[in-house]
Amino acid sequence: MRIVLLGTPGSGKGTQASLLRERLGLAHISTGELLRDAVRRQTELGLQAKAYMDAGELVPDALVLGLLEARLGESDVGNGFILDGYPRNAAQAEALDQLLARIGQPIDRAVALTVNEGEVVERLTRRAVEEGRSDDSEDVIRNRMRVYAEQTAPVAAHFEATGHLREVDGMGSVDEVSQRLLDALDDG
Ligand code: B4P
Repeated sequence: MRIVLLGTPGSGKGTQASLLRERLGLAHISTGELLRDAVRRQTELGLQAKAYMDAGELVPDALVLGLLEARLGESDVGNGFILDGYPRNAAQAEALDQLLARIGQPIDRAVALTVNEGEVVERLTRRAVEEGRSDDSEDVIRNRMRVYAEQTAPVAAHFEATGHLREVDGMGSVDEVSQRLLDALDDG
């Protein structure tokens, strides 16, 4: 199964994607993680991406697409994958369709996790304390939410038009959300 997970920063995409990876044996592909890894390793791409990430802006499309394409070529992707954090704007949605058509692995389902803004700010502020991620400060969180509303929210319409979209309530405990997500994936 090939799944796209959509949702605001802090909606639980990364959390739920890693549970799905364990339960369904799918590869978890997080563009945020791929970028953070490039930053940690101080690759050329990581050095270019860092300033965008620290400001809560999207990293340029061409950089992220190159990373994604390389990741989709790895051996664990054959059983299917969960795409977490991509696509994040209309151009990325187009690029994804073209890339997956070219490699013969089209999307089966897109799931949008819905969470209210107060809960998002609370979760990310808690993570800032626990993990110290450089983009979890209050003003950067606010910018990430703005970028999401302007550029990423419209992407759901793309998957609605293709008939792939399901909405899942992302409020509640991690286990509750996980069960709803599994139900939505089962629901043909
Ligand atoms: P991401 O890594 O995708 O960061 P995110 O949107 O915050 O999601 P994440 O997966 O980390 O958090 P989650 O909601 O699971 O992106 C980071 C940056 O990378 C972007 O701002 C951008 O600069 C760049 N980037 C990434 N992809 C890109 C692309 N395609 N194009 C351009 N740029 C790109 O969890 C948040 C917190 O909530 C966690 O601490 C978790 O423990 C907690 N949580 C989860 N579920 C919960 C629940 N049910 N109850 C309570 N807490 C919960």
